[in-house]
Amino acid sequence: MKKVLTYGTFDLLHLGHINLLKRAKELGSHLTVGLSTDEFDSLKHKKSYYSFEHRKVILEAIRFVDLVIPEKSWDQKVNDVVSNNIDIFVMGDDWKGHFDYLQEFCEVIYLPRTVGVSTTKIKNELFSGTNG
Ligand code: C2G
Repeated sequence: MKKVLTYGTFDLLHLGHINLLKRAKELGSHLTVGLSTDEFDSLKHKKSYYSFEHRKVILEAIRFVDLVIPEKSWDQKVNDVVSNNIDIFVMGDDWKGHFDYLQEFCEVIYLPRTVGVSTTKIKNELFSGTNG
């Protein structure tokens, strides 16, 4: 049973998030998602529309997702990989190279991002009254 791990904010859930979660789950049989807390979001200079609790309920409803844990700091990944017996760490390729240090503990895979969709784009288009 290959265990997969990924992280993110997953605000205003969209096709790019679903594609990532779907492909991550296809790499194994159990997918854990480290969901950024509201406090950690601010460290990433992000302000989610939905609270951590709200985003957690949404993620837990996705059939590809088996477990959601809080992502509180940049430094928790090694411990999360080891303590959850993770075999494969997955992130979108906008993060390519950033987490190669985890290769000492598990396989690291960067998957192509879904082009043309992002939470920022959604917010900007809703704010300006345009949509793609
Ligand atoms: N993603 C994607 N395609 C998009 C948008 C996002 O594949 N069009 C992927 C991202 O690459 C990431 C995941 O979906 O792997 C979640 O995206 P975000 O919620 O934006 O996560 P991010 O802020 O990048 O957080 O410690 C890692 C960070 O918490 C990652």
